[in-house]
Amino acid sequence: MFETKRINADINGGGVSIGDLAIVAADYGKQQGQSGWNELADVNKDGKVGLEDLAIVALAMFK
Ligand SMILES: [Ca+2]
Repeated sequence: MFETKRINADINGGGVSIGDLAIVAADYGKQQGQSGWNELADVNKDGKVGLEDLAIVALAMFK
């Protein structure tokens, strides 16, 4: 499913937590090149912040 080894869901450091999820949620719907683009919120590095990124962080929280 996800290549979790190459993905860093710990955006703000200190372990994956609700804070990381909040960062992704705040940038949800943004695309690469847009103003306010946060590369770190694009966890799966596909050029946009979407449901997949939220899911990756949410799943990583419960590992
Ligand atoms: Ca993404």
